[in-house]
Amino acid sequence: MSSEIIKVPDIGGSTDVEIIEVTVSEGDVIAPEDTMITLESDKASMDVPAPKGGKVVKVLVKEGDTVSEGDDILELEAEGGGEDDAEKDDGAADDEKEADQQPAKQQKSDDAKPAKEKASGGGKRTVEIKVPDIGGSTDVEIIEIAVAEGDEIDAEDALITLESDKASMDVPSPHSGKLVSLAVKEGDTVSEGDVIGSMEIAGEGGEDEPEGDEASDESSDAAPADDGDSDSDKEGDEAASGEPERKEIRVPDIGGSENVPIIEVAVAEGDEIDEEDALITLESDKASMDVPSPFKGKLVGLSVKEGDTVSEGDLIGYVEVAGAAKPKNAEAPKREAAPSGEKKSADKQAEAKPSPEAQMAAHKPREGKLVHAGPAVRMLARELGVDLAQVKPSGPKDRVLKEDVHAFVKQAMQQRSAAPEQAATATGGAGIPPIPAVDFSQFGEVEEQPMGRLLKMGATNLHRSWLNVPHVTQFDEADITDLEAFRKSMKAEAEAEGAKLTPLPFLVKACAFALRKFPQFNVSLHPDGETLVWKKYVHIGVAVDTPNGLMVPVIRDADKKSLIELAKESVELAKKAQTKKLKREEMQGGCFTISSLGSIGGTAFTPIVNAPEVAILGISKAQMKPVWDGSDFVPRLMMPLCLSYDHRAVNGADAARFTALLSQVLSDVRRMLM
Ligand code: CAO
Repeated sequence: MSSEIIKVPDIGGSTDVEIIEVTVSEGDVIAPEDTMITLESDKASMDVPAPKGGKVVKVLVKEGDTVSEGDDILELEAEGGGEDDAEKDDGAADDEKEADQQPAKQQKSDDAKPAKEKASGGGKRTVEIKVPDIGGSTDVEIIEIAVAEGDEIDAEDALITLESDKASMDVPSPHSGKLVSLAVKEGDTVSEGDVIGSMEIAGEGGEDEPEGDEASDESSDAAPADDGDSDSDKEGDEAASGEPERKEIRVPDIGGSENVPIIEVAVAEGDEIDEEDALITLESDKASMDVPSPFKGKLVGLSVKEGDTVSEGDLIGYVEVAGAAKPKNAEAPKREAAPSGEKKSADKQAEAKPSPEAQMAAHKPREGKLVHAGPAVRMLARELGVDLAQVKPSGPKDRVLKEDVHAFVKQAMQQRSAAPEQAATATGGAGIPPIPAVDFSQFGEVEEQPMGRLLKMGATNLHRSWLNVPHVTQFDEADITDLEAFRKSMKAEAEAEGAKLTPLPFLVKACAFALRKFPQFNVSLHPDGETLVWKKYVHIGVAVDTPNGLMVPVIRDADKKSLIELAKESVELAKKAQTKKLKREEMQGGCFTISSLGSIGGTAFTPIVNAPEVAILGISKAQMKPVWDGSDFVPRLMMPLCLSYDHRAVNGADAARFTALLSQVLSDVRRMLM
């Protein structure tokens, strides 16, 4: 078995592209198509697959290296490798080898460079830099200028960044040299051929260089994907005189990927489409790109659908073109698909290259925010429904890695499982951002204790209600001076019957009475949001503070029970709650809740409605206050009433009536007999 050197295949003419990941190690046994390295430039990202299987003898690159087509990646002991496969280090063998590895699609990138850069000559000369072929877009905004007058610039350095509604792209410098003038500024709009500035570059033949050469160089610089102005003009003339023509549209050079799924078809038969309009979007684990139309015209046939898989040269459909104009990159794929190692002329090669806009489409930010991520990461994100713009990148240059996508999903799942109810309600259109996690230990000593089941349940219920119910709280006061006198007078008698007569049973009785008078408080909203469920019974819940959390036992048919019965039952249920003896059914069926903090203190609070009930009464501590009786201030024991209600079911005027009635009946309990 012999080893061979695996080289960087055709990478669409890009040079010095950074290796952002090396996915193989020495000793690994890899299969054909396994990813060896991932490349990412500011223009594109791609996985480089192994052209054949075998054992990795040596990895010749590392993360951070930059490579171009033909550079060594690794030494591979190929499966069943023989003499024929062996790599020789001379150029001809290299070419042959690359032809083996990939269908030869393009020339070496060097050939694509402007001719004058390759030539060396004495002296300096100044050349104009123009906006190259930008896929037919016109008046495209310059969103960034990356250079300044006087800068020494390398060929391919970004000069300006353009952004249209279809894509964003950097315009690279066609030469190395000094920028002597800059003719544009941020915010300007430009079209193909517009002057960006001028550069002083190393001359080729000094001042003797013929004008014609200069002009043709300029045109090839300015329009690398075009056949040249004169050709275009000719074609234009033909178009003007020609009959409508049916043109095939085929999948262009997609970097050697095969059977790539179509994830979107952006057009339909009969559509009028412009040249460069996206027809389909392809996405594999190695690349993602929009395939633009090479023609302007009417789509008269569509041969693919979402989910189909395609390779270079496959038929996408037919466009009826008004005239016989030759497209900029039409039919190149068919020619390019031919597996031959022959060199192609510069214009053919330019045709094969996807237009800059098409290249950029693969990497354009979907949500208006630039996200750096490799194609495999993009595909993973799409499969998991993750918006990459929301993922925190941890890779170099803020690149999103697969681990980041996984971490994002994990965090989302943890949040959901930690509080499924909250998550469900919080996402009910609210889109509430989570409270950020804080490491409190950085501020002092802390101890973490898991919340008990009851606390967690309470938290879930309160959160759900808080988010779902539009709350309003109505405040009022009840003069309970007489009630207190009566209660105290009855206390011993009640105790004899085994009841502790606190204000609570009076409150339950008063609320039951008010619910009968105002049945609109004794309802629940049906989940359909359109129906009210009117309850014919009056079951009242009482919030009980227990060491484990809040519980709400329910007194059934409170309207039918005596004060003594209510006193007994409330004490009994409170005890059960505090000793964890409450049964599930003793906490169900409530129509209305009373939350009394009267024995503790406070002047008012805003209780949270115990949904699906629609109202809750909060009670604060009664206090002796001076009350004007019409002629004098008299000391009266005033009890604060705080009625929170669901404003979807209850209107404010009714709430005020409800608390006013409570105030009346608590001031004079005889009213409840009326
Ligand atoms: N104003 C003044 N005094 C009050 C009062 C008020 N509004 N309410 C109760 N008191 C007095 C009682 O009269 C009693 O005094 P006496 O012994 O002299 O009669 C004393 O406070 C203690 O009452 P209690 O707490 O034993 O009984 P209760 O019927 O008032 O309350 C219960 C029972 C279960 C409601 C209460 O123990 C409790 O758990 N309250 C907390 C509820 C809670 O946490 N709510 C918040 C929920 S979140 O919205």
